[in-house]
Amino acid sequence: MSVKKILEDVIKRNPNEPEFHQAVEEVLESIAPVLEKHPEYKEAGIVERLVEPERQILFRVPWMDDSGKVQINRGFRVEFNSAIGPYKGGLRFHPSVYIGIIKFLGFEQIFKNSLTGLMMGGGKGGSDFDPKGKSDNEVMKFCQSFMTELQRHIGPDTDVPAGDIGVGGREIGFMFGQYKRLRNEFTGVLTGKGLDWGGSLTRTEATGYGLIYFLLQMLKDMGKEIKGATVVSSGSGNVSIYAAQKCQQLGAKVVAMSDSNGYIYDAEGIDLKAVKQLKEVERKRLKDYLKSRPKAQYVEGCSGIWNVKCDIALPNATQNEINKKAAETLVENGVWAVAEGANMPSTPDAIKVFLKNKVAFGPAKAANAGGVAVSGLEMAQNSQRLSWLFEEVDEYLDKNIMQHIYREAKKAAEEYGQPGNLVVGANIAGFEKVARAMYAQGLV
Ligand code: NDP
Ligand code: 2IT
Repeated sequence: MSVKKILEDVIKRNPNEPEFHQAVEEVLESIAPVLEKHPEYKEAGIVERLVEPERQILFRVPWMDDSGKVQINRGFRVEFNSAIGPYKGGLRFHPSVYIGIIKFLGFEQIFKNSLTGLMMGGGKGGSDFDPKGKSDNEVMKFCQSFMTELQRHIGPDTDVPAGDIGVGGREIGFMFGQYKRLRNEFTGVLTGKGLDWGGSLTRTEATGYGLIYFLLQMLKDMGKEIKGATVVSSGSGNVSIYAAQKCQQLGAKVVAMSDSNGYIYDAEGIDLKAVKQLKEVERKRLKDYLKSRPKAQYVEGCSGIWNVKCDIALPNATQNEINKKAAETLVENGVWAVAEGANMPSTPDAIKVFLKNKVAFGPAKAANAGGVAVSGLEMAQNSQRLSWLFEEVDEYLDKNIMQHIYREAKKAAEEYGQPGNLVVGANIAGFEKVARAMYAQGLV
């Protein structure tokens, strides 16, 4: 079947899932030349199988809120592809979650995990539960109910969930406790665990730090330096905070960050200690940043952040946060590089604007793979019953993971006649390994 026909079928078979269609379309466009080179993949229906999840689990999550009222949410886990390892990928708790979001994220995860070079298949899960404004007790009740069902489907050699939007250390703790209680086993079934109970050093920092290690490779090839650069990092969650931290360590100035309500602009450079206190400890809105930094500005509406002039833009919040117009504004304001910490944060026409204008562009599945890569290292440490040092993991993340991914994506782009196009390069490099594994394993 032609790539075009496969995409038409995907759209027909998965109606009303625009994010999933978008993710599939980008990958299929990139890998079309690989299929021309490998007619055996066409014969074996590799792509037709790749776009259909191996298993999709949908379940009811009943829990009781603090006022004694029964609440019902929907739980999801999509086990997309296990050709190169157990299903691996985060859980997202956000009211916008539905099956189309989980499928787009699970599909992306297949190629991202492949790029890390580690043995991890692709999966993703989550719920339409909104942790915002809930008490710790309510979050615990929800997590316990969610895990009561999910535990039947996962395991350290089967499917290993982790965090994503709305799921951090607190949620992983509650879910791990419930898993252990129900299964009576202490295993590395989740990653992003606390450091006292099997978590890996650097996992908290990994996505953000990894993003900047990847960006450094992009800048090196352009002959630019991060030192002295002005950076905008959207979001103010796990990815954005640690990306901004690494930028500051390397001498860049981060001037703007956001949450879903609005963005802050601090011309003197964002005070990350204040952001961490607000977001990680007090779980408050970014608007309150002005209380400790009265000279900064707060602007209502998160999309305005892309009007802030910068050299480097890091979309670190959510999907489709940079549209064509935002991309054009960034280009007009002289942006040199865009590296995606969030999953699919740029729309297809925004990516076109960047590539056309020779802005260095680091696509999500390559640039943000550091988080899941250190999750893979957490799994390795759990299997060994050992913990590695912070410096060991951090160096492995930089040299063995992010620099390796950059080289592989760059090489694949050159091999297929599109030098510098890391979108195509990352898709092809991620696909090739999974395709070889699926082919070798027969029709399953
Ligand atoms: P967090 O929940 O820690 O933070 C998310 C941030 O993005 C918050 O500031 C949040 O604002 C903002 N945000 C969420 N949804 C929206 C929205 N619809 N519009 C505007 N802003 C929004 O999540 P992470 O930092 O972990 O995740 C951020 C992105 O990075 C996601 O795309 C995720 O898939 C991706 N990612 C995460 C990895 C990880 O290891 N955590 C690994 C690789 C990618 P508010 O507080 O107002 O909701
Ligand atoms: O999108 C992602 O790669 C993540 N949310 C991290 C997944 C993981 O298993 O650590």
